Amino acid sequence: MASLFSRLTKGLSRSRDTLAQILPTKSEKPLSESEWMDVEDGLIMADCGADLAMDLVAKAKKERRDPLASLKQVMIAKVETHAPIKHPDSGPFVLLVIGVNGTGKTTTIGKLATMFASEGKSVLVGAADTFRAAAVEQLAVWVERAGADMIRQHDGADPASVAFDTVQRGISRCYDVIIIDTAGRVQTDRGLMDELAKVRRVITKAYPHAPHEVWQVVDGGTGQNAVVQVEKFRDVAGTTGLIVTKLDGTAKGGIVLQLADKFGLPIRYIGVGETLEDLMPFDAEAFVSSLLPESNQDKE
Ligand SMILES: Nc1nc2c(ncn2[C@@H]2O[C@H](COP(=O)(O)OP(=O)(O)OP(=O)(O)O)[C@@H](O)[C@H]2O)c(=O)[nH]1
Ligand SMILES: [Mg+2]
Repeated sequence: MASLFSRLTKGLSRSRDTLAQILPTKSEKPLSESEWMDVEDGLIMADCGADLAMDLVAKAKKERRDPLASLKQVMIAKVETHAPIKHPDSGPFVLLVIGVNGTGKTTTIGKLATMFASEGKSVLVGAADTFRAAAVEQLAVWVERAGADMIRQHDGADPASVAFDTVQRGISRCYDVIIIDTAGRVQTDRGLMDELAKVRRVITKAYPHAPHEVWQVVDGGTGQNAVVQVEKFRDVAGTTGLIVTKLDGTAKGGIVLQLADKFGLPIRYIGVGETLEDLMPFDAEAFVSSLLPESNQDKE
């Protein structure tokens, strides 16, 4: 875990350095109006978006603590997750994974399968991205490494049929966890949305109350575009949570706060690398601490 955390802090170092130049880490003195404006700019540069940056600064200003500690507190409040993950009373937990192509869905499913398997759970994965033949092969490699099982059909098969099949078999063979991978791209945007809605419908047909969770995978490096993506998928697929990937790279991090704030969706996990171990449960305090410069209080 320590090394995962250091990948995150390294990934977010650009934003942290920008903010460190603006925020006094030693002073307990209130900031001037123009200094707060600089903080706001720093937050915008860190991908928080103008509205949220303004809101954070307005709230932090009201606190009577030192500026950095105040900002940290209001940022944590924005991303803290209160909703527990929904689990079935009995039978397998069904998770549908969605998102634009290339965001990291398949890789993240490999990571999640590895995590569940390490907890002693049996995992069945459905290869419902039948749009690209290579997608199924890539998933098969991850699933095998994770020690999980996979349901697949022929290339170009109906994704909804694969999902239905997977859930039915998952129930009859008493798996603990069922994860459905989906395509990020079909011929048209509309086609993708119709396909996802259908996949969702047939899962519920095979197993009432499922999917228990629908997690959208978002690439942390895409900036504002991530907001558009979540908005687009939300109603069609009934998104219940988010996974933000590639936070080990050039992502600025603020997008995580923006998504949580804008959509009120819990951030469940974050991706910090390309291997099966590079997944962290989202921890609001740890995340915000990586985004902000270290304060004197932290060092004590
Ligand atoms: N650095 C880094 N790379 C990641 C992370 N997650 C995924 N990737 C990389 O992102 C690329 C795309 O990942 P996929 O899992 O294939 O993405 P996908 O969403 O399944 O894409 P489609 O199947 O095309 O829709 C791969 O090269 C992954 O190795 C992460 O957390 N960090
Ligand atoms: Mg994929």
